Amino acid sequence: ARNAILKRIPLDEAEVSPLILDRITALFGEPLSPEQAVMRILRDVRRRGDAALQEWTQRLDGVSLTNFRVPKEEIRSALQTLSDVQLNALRLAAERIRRFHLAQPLTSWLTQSMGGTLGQLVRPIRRVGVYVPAGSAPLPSSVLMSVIPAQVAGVPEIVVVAPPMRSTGKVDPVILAACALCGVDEVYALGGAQAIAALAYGTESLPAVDKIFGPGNLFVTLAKKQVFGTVGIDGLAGPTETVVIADDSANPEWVAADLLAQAEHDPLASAILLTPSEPLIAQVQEAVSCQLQERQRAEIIRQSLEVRSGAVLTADLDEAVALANEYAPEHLCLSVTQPWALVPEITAAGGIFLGEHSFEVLGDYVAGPSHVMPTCRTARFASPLNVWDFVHLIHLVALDEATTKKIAPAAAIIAEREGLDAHAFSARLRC
Ligand code: HSO
Ligand code: ZN
Repeated sequence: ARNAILKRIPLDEAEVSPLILDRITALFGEPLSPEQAVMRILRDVRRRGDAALQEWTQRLDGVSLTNFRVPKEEIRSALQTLSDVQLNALRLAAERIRRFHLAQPLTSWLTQSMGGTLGQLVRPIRRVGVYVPAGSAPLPSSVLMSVIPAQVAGVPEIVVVAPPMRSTGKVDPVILAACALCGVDEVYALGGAQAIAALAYGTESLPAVDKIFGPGNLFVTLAKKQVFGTVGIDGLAGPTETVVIADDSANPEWVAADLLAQAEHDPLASAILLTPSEPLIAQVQEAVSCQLQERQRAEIIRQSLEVRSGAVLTADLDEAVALANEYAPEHLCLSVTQPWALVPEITAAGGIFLGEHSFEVLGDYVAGPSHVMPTCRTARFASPLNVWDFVHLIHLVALDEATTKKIAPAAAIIAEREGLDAHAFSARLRC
């Protein structure tokens, strides 16, 4: 059981259902891999701009649009679709997210300690695109979680793209309301690989961006992978993951609720319990079956519990931590009496949630850190979305003459060893 849980189904295998492949064949008139299908869409948008966008939006989203830009008035008036309590909740979330990201230092520095001046400049990326998926539920929280760190980093141009709804041909008003709340006024009704193509290459109506953020379906993810290099990307997001490490002290009802919460995102989401307590496993399992009956998205939860979730009985908490490190989950929740004692041992996780009062749903909405976190084991090397993702560095070299004279001979010697004679000449001139 342990190995089955810890061994992930590779995403590209898991997600490419025969249904998707059939759809691709129908669209392109020949069997193509999803990668090839995405490449065709990207190439078409790159060549034909808006005309290609219109065609793909028609074919894939079933919506006929001639103008993708959402009017500013429509964005502003979407706020009226929120009740006062909803608006206040989003405001509280926005305020905490902003404060958290303001605490992340973005420091330029200069040093005079190496002869003359050396240093680094932090520069916000000029123009970024945030993809907001429509998926099985529109997530206004995801707008806040990407846009606010970008604003705190000082990005001057923030573009949001979101797929048009089949029913109305418009972006979901709740997404627009979140944009309005953050002060974003450049929004386009575009989804899928064609949206990523437009952001990366630019079209007549959508000027290209420098970096693309946000999760999406398989096609969006493959498109981001393919445009990387032309533009930056934040990472490649997979379905959400939660590992809960718990001991006897954990409240089984709460553990079960936290697992079910993340399982409801996606049939491929994973919700895993690691515990040395056999009784707790039994209690959590019972609570899960009980709560499941009440949940609206029970079908999705059931699937995700079957495919990529489960409970593992570990020898002790140390072993639970070792397994979690191996798994490198997006979220790691510590429902144990001494959560801080485990922290020094944790090497890979998007976010750590300490104690039962710091449950993950708070992290999804209102705690402060961005809920965009590394998935699919990328937490071994990647970080949660943060202000540094929205800036880049420029290094400064301003040496004085004495230092130049001292170090130029070494440059010349290395250049000669590299057989780069013009480099050596340039250096020797200054020696
Ligand atoms: N748990 C998701 C984020 C989210 N949850 C948005 C609810 N809305 C991925 O971290
Ligand atoms: Zn969530």
